[in-house]
Amino acid sequence: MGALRLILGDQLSHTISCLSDCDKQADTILICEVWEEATYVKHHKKKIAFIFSTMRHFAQELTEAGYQVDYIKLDDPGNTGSFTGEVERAIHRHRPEQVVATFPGEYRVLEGMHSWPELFQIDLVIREDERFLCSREDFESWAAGRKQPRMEYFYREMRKRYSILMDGDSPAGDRWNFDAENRLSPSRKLAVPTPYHCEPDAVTREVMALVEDRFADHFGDLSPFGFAVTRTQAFESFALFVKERLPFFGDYQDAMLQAEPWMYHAHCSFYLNCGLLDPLECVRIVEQAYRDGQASLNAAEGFIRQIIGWREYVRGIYWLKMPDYAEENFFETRRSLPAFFWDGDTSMNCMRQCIEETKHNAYAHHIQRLMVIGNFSLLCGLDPDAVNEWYLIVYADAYEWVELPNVSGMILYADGGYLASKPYAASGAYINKMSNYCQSCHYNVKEKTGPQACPFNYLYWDFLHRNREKLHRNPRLAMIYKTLDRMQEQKVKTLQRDADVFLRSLG
Ligand code: FAD
Ligand code: DLZ
Ligand code: SF4
Repeated sequence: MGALRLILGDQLSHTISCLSDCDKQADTILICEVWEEATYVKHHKKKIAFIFSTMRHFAQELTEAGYQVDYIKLDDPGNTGSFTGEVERAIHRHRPEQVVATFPGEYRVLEGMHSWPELFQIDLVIREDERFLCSREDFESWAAGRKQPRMEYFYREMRKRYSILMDGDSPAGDRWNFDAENRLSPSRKLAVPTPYHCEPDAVTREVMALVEDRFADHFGDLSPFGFAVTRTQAFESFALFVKERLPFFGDYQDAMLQAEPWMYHAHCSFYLNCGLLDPLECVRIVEQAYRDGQASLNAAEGFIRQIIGWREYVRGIYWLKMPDYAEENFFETRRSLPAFFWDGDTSMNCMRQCIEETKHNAYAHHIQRLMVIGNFSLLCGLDPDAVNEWYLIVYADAYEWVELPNVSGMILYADGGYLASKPYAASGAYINKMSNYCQSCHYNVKEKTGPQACPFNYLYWDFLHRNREKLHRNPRLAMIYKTLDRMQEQKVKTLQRDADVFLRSLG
C-alpha cells in the first residue's frame, strides 16, 4: 500500500526527487518502455537503444540497492504503450496510496500527468526536478519585466548564486566571459583524441536487437554503438574529456573539420539530459581542473557557461513560454525539409558532412547544428514544425525542453528575437573560416552568384532582402543592411534569382 514512484527515461539519477523519501519495503518504482515515447517522433535508432539500455541498467542498479522495481519492457504482454496506460495498470497491480513523480521534461508529458488524479482517483505528487540549478519559478521571477532577457546576465546570476569561478565577489580573471578567445580556426594538424567508446554488453545487445526489429524504418545507424549506459561509464567518459579535450575546448569550440565529428567537445549532453551525469558535479570538476592548472580559464569558463548558462536558460524559456512557444513562426515560413536532410545526399559538402555524421552518431556538435544545418534552415525558410521534428528525432540528447528553444529561438528566430538578439545568419565565408569543408566542396565559397557559387552566399543576402521589413530596425543588423543598400540593383536581382533557382531545386 505504499507509493508508486514513476521514473521516466530521462530521470535516471539515483538522487532524483521522486525517490528522496522512498520506503524500500512499502513503495514500488515504475519504469516503463512505452511505444508512444519511442514513436511520438521517429527517434534515431541509436537514441532509442541508448535510452532503453540505460533504463534497463538503471533499474538493475536500483534492484541491487534494495528497491522494489516494476520494470516494463516494450514487448511485455499487456504493455499498453503509454505512460498513462502503464500507470493505470501499475495502480491496479500495486494499489498504491499515491503516485509520486518528478517534473517531466516535456509539456506534452506534463499534460498527460495532470489527467491522472481524475482518471484514476488517486493522489499525485509532482516534485521539482532538482537536477536543474534554476527552478522554473526562479527563472520566471528573473525574466519578469525583462522584455528581452539575455543569457549573459542570467549566467552571471548563476555564477554568483552557486559561487562558480568566483574570486570573492569578482569573476575569476576579472571577466565574466572569454568567448572572444574561443574562436580559433581549425588547422588540419590538430590531433583530435579518439572519443570514448563503450563496447555493448549483453543488455545493450538485447536492446539493439529489439530496436533493429521494431524500429527498422527509423532514421539513423544503430551500429557501431559506443555510448555509456551506466553512471560509472558516463563518468569515465567525462573524466576522459577533462583530461584530453578540455584544455582545447575553448580555443576550438566553434571549429569544424572534415571527418572529425567529435572535435574537443565534451559529448556529455546525452548523459546530462537522461540523468547519468549531474550538471553541477560536472561544473565543479571543470572548475577544479582550472584551479589545479590543468585547463586554462577560457576553456573552463567556456564549458561552464554552456552548462549553467545556456542549458539552464533554454530550459527556463521553454517552461516560461510553453505551450505557445511551439507555435511561433515569426517569418511565416512553410518550406518542407529537403530530402537530403535524411541521407546527406547533397553537393554542399558542409551539409553532407554534418548530416551524415548525425545519421551515423546521433550527434553533431554545437556549431554544426547552429551554423551549418541551422543556418541553412533559417536562410531557406524551412517550416519550424518540420525543423523542430527533425532535430528532436536525430540527436540522442534531444528532449523538447532543450531542443525547441534552440531550434525555434536560436536558429530560426521564430520567436521574433526573444531568445536571441539577432538571427544567426551567415554566408559561406563563416563556414570557410571555421572549417575546412569548403576545400572539398563542389561549390566555390568565394563566388557570390552563378552556378558554382556557394549557396550560402546568395541565400544569405536573399534572406536579408526578403525579411527586410521584419529585421532592418534591429541595431545589430544595421551595418549589414547598409551594405545591402549599397549593392547595385542588378546584383541584388541576380542574388535573388540564384536563390530562387536553388530553393526551387529543393523540391
Ligand atoms: P559541449 O559543446 O561540450 O557543451 C557542453 C554542454 O553544454 C552540453 O553537453 C550541453 O549540456 C550544454 N550546452 C551547450 N550549448 C547548449 C545549448 N545551446 N542549449 C542547451 N545546452 C547547451 N542540446 C541538447 O542537449 N539537446 C538538444 O536537443 C539540442 N538541440 C540543439 C539544436 C540546435 C539547433 C542547436 C543550435 C543546439 C542544440 N543543442 C542541444 C545544444 C548543443 O548543440 C548540444 O548540447 C551540444 O552540441 C552537445 O554536445 P556536447 O555535450 O559535446 O556539448
Ligand atoms: C525518449 C524516450 C524514449 C524513446 N522512450 C522512453 C520510454 O519508453 N520510456 C520512458 O520513460 N521514457 C522514454 N523516453 C524519454 C521520454 O520521452 C521523456 O522522459 C519525456 O519526454 C519527458 O522528458
Ligand atoms: Fe558549404 Fe558553401 Fe563551403 Fe560548400 S562552399 S562547404 S556549400 S559553405
